[in-house]
Amino acid sequence: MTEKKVRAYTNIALIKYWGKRNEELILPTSSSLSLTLDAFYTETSVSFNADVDQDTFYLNDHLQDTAATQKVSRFLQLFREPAGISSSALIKSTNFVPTAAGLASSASGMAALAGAANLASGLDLNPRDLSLVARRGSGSATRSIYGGFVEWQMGTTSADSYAVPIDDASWDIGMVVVVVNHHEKSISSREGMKNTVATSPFYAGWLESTAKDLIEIKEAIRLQDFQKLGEITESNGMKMHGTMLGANPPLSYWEPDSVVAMQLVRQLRKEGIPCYFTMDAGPNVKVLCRLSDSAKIKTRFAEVFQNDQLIVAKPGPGLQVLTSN
Ligand code: 2P0
Repeated sequence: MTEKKVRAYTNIALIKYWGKRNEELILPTSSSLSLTLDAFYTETSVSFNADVDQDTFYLNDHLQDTAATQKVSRFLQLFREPAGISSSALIKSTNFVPTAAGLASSASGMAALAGAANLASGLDLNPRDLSLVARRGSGSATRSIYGGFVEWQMGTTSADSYAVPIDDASWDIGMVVVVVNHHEKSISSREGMKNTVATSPFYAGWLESTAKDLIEIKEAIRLQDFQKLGEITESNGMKMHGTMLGANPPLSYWEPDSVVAMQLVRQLRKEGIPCYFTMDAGPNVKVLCRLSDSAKIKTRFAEVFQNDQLIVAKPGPGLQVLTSN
């Protein structure tokens, strides 16, 4: 039987999403901008015609428990309802992340699920509408519909909060991912951002500042100004983490080795290699660099970290439909 799978690549935000104005619809408090990466992706197939009497979800060949399956089921309703489908679904998903990377993200997972459900339901949504629906699964998934630099526009309602492609990033852009720790984080992004919005006195400043950063980074991308791109990326990420530190209880995802990695990035810059770091809701450090410098940067990091903690990524593409027999 021919099975159609959809592959979605993960993305790393350069201008961060950290807060919702509507929890249920996953409407963000600010717009964000990311780089899709080729090194980490998820492949998913959905079948509404399978011989299953309830939704059945396999992740990496393992049957998933009720909680994980319900999350997927709820999301699939966003396709079943408009398509008039009442049957149960068989969902098979595989995360492709280098061993021990610990970067299996909800971005590629939910984007691949959205793409596969779009095919299986026959809804045939265009990429913009698909990004809008992917958003309901996970905010960062909104951006994984497209490749390169992507903006998730916060919008004014649920109907206009979707992603738009900005630039394919094919101008010597790369990222070195430094895996500091691959264990699951103890405080989820969902919980962490909610608490930050509710309690951090810095939050108003974050919103004001990130809106400005977004305008400036888009200009830097337009001009292909790498230094500016990197400076804004590093600054925006640090501001997000500063906002979290102001939450009650304070929230910090950093580990000692995260700081070691950041210091090395600063050192490399001093030596004339342009590179800039960003961090998300975990201790891993992502180093934005020239793709042509990535091997050199990896070699320097390998003096401090193990080789399997270092992954070089290129800009990745948008959703891909794969056909296999
Ligand atoms: C981002 N992060 O822009 C930010 C920066 C983490 C730090 O989006 O609640 O899994 O499913 O919308 O998308 C991670 O949060 O959260 C995230 P939900 P999500 O990439």
